[in-house]
Amino acid sequence: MSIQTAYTSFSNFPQRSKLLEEKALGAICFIDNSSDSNAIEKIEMPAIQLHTSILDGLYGACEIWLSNASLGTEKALTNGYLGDISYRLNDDFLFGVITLPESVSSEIDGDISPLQFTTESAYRQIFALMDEMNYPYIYRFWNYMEDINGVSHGLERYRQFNVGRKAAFTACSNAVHIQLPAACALGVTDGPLSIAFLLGRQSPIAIENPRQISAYEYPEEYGPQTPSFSRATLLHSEQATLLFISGTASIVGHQTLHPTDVVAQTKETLINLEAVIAEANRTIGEIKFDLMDVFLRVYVRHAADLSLIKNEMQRHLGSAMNAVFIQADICRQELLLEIEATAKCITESSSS
Ligand code: 3EB
Repeated sequence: MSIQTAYTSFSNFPQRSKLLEEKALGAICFIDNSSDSNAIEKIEMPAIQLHTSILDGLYGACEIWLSNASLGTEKALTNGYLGDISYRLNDDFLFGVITLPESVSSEIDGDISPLQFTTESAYRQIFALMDEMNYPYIYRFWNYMEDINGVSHGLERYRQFNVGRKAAFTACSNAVHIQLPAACALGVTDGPLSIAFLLGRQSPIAIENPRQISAYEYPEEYGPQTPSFSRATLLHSEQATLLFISGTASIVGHQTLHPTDVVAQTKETLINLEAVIAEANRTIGEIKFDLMDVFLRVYVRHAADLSLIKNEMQRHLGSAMNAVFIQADICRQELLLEIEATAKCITESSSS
C-alpha cells in the first residue's frame, strides 16, 4: 500500500520542502499565532490550516500523508482541482481538501442554515469527485468548523452539520460505493468549513466499537439526523494494513459518561480506543495494532485540563507516549476531550 503518515512541525517545512513536493499527497496542519503559514503555502500540495492553540507536542502539529511507492515504481504525483476541491493523487490514493466559507444560496427556500447548506454542498462535491476520478472508496474525513457548539436556526451547529452531511450521503449513495468512513468533527477558533479526505481504490472494512452504539444509529436526542461515520476503517492487503481511527470520546452506548470529570473521561476514552483496536485485530484474525505504537492526536476542550489528561494518558501508555495536544471544541458540550489516530504510522521527531 503506497501511503504512510508522518508528523512534523512547521519549523521542519523548509528543510523538507523537496521531500514534501515530491511525495506529499497532502496535509492537515494545526497552526497558532507563532506558526509561519507561508511555509505551507509554498509547497504545492492540498492542505487545510486550522486555527487553534497547540498545547503540547508541537513537533506533531502537521499530519502529512506521504506517497510511498515501492522503489523503482516511483511516479510523479498528479495535482488537480475540481470545483472548490484541491487534490493530489497516486495510483492507489487521492487526498483532497475543500474549504468553504459558510453561505446559503438566495435561491434556497425556507430556513436552511448556512452551515447545513455549505456542508451538503461540500460533501456533494467530494462525492462527485469520487465518481469522476474513479476512486470509489472513502477511508477518512477530517471536519473542522468554527463555533461547533453554537446554536442558530433553533439547532446546535454540529447538528446542522450532521443534517447537511447526511443529506449528501443519502443523495449520492447510488453514484459511489459509499460505506460510512472514519471521521472526526471539531470546533476551531475561526475560519471556513474545512474538510480533508482520503479516497482510494481498495474496498475498506468499516469497524464499530462493541461498547458503543454506532453513531449512525444514535437516538434522536442527539439531533434530527445521525452522524455519518464509522468508528474506524480498516484497509487490509498483503503489502500493508492501515487503521483509520475516528475521533473517540467518553461515550458508552450512546451516552456521555463522566460529564464533569476529565480524568475519568480520559480513562473511558482510552478504553474505547482499546476496544476499537481490539475489534480491528479480531476482524483481521491477528494482533496487528497496538495503542502503544500509535501517534495520537488529542483534542482538549479546556487548555487548563492539559496536564490532567496528559498525566492520565502517560499512566496508561508510558512516558514515551507519542501525542500532540490541540485545543478544540468537541461536538457534545459535556465532552472534554476526543482522541484520534491512524495506525500504523511513522513518527518524525523534531531532532530527526
Ligand atoms: C462521538 O463518538 C463523538 O461527526 O464525524 C467523533 C468522531 C464524533 C466523528 C463526526 C463525531 C464525529 O459521537 C463525536
